[in-house]
Amino acid sequence: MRLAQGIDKEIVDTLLYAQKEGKTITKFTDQYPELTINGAYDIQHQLIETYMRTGVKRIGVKLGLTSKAKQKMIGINEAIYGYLLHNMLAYEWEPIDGRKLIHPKAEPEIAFIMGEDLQGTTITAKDVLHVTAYVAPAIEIIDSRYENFRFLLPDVIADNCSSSAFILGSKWIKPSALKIEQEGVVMTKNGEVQTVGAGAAVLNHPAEAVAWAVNKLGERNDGLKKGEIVLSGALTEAIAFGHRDTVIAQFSSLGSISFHCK
Ligand code: OOG
Repeated sequence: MRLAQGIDKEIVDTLLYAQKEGKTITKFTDQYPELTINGAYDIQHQLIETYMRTGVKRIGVKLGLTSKAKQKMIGINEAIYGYLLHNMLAYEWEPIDGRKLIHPKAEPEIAFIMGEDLQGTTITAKDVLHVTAYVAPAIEIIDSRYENFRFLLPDVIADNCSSSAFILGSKWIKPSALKIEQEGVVMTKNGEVQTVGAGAAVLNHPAEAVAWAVNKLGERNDGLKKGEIVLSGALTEAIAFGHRDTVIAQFSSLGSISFHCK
């Protein structure tokens, strides 16, 4: 069943408001249980196009719900994807302004930096690795616009998969120079260990997750462009942070990356 005419636009406008103002909203599936996953991606695409019309640039793609454990927990067997925009890029040396965020969480990820365009519907992890110029450590900050971070799959897809900000580490290395699936990470908050994980938590190999996203984009005649960044999914569960917290993700080969929330 499709949403009635005009409702897509109303949802896009509500999401734009919530994302810009850092305000919570009620999840759309309460009012529109007929909202499908495909319909949610249509809304997400309209949302991104609206940003782009105002000069915001797309700089990559992100994956979510890539861990089998998380998928099982919420009873799904598919990952989700969203877009990275230039104004989401945050820097290690510049504190994150917590006042603009609702209920932020941080998660350690491995970023892929594309050396060539990649588009198709039968792309494999091997194809992804072939055109990846570098992998780098990253921390993604997610901040669902829904009350209490509670949503159904169509809601979170429409909300660009809770994307808020991300920090990219400075150690970029060729993907052939490390075993990405064996890359380990320990994430601390104010010096205390919060989560521990490894690359293999992301669909057994983060390049598998990137291939999945490329194939999904391919169904919509979209793909990855040379120079784009892909956040391949969280290596551990996300941890909540707030005012005055410092979060550090220490990777086994990719070095460490951190941020402070003011
Ligand atoms: C959805 C996005 C989660 C990941 O890597 O799993 C995500 C959410 O939990 O809000 O980015």
